[in-house]
Amino acid sequence: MNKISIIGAGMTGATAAHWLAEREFADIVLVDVVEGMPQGKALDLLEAMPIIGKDAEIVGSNDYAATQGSDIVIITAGIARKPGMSRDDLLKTNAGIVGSAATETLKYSPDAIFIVLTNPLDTMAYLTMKMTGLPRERVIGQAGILDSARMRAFVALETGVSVENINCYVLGGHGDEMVPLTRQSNIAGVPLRDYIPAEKLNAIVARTRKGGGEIVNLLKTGSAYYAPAAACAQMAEAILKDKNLIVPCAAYMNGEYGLNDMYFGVPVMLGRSGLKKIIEYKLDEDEKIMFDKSAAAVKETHEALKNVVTF
Ligand code: TXD
Repeated sequence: MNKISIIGAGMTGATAAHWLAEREFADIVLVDVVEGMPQGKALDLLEAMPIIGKDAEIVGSNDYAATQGSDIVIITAGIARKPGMSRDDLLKTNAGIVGSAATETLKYSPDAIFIVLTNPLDTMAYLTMKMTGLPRERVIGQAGILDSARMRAFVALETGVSVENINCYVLGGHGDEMVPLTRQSNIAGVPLRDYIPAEKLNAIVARTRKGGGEIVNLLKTGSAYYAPAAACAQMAEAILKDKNLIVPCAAYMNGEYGLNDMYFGVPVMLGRSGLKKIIEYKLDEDEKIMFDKSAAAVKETHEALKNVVTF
């Protein structure tokens, strides 16, 4: 059985464990700093397995030694911004948490592929790669599957067509400047722009950009976790089954799309070795402008990181 360790057993981490265990993709280890909590959630989930007839082993721990020999490490550990906390303070705190989660797990799982979720996502993925010294193939950030799924869900609501027929591609940084590509998005091969009137499509794009905030506003405390965790599980499946699945993920840019030394959301082929390939779309002028704007926002956070961490 494959083994997946999830660092941070909060809402996203525990829900990712749920999606993964339900599909019997791997044995799972949940690690958190809070004593008893990862053990309790793991035991509860383990006790659900006989009911759904799945044989995944699930354990919780406060000790990284439990992660030994993982095929995949998913990092969701971090704190949310508290009142009065500056963005730089949050960046510094989460960089400390993610940096140690990455280096500690690497000690026990030298061959693992890392999937990063903690926000600010692109920058935490960048930090994980720099701190571990791993090649970009083995450190991938999750954002684009979620952002694209939100757009697909909104298109399905608007048209009544099955989500399975709806293909949307949201690239760029994981923030308000994300880049929903309406030209490439389609319903069963019919361009979205031909299917949905412009003003409705614009509204869908706007709602997608603010998708995370919409849920935060409704929940009042905490942020989305079902869809982010499902996105994580899809990435893990693609890797473990060597599917060569092309999905939008945050990847380290080495000249692709004219970008260098940064993480950015682009279509990535995922397989057993992690990132196998980055697919480059031919962008038109308008798309290029959106890409550059989004890249500038991500770069800014990368630069802020360099002021609070040395690697
Ligand atoms: O698409 C995406 N990338 C995202 C990102 C979608 C959803 C959530 N996204 C981000 O993931 C979110 O902005 C946060 O930065 C993380 C985790 O979100 P979640 O909603 O799961 O937060 P929780 O419930 O607060 O869980 C975080 C857990 C919590 O249990 C802490 O005790 C734990 O992280 N934590 C740690 N675990 C291990 N080690 C250390 N040092 C540690 N510090 C805190």
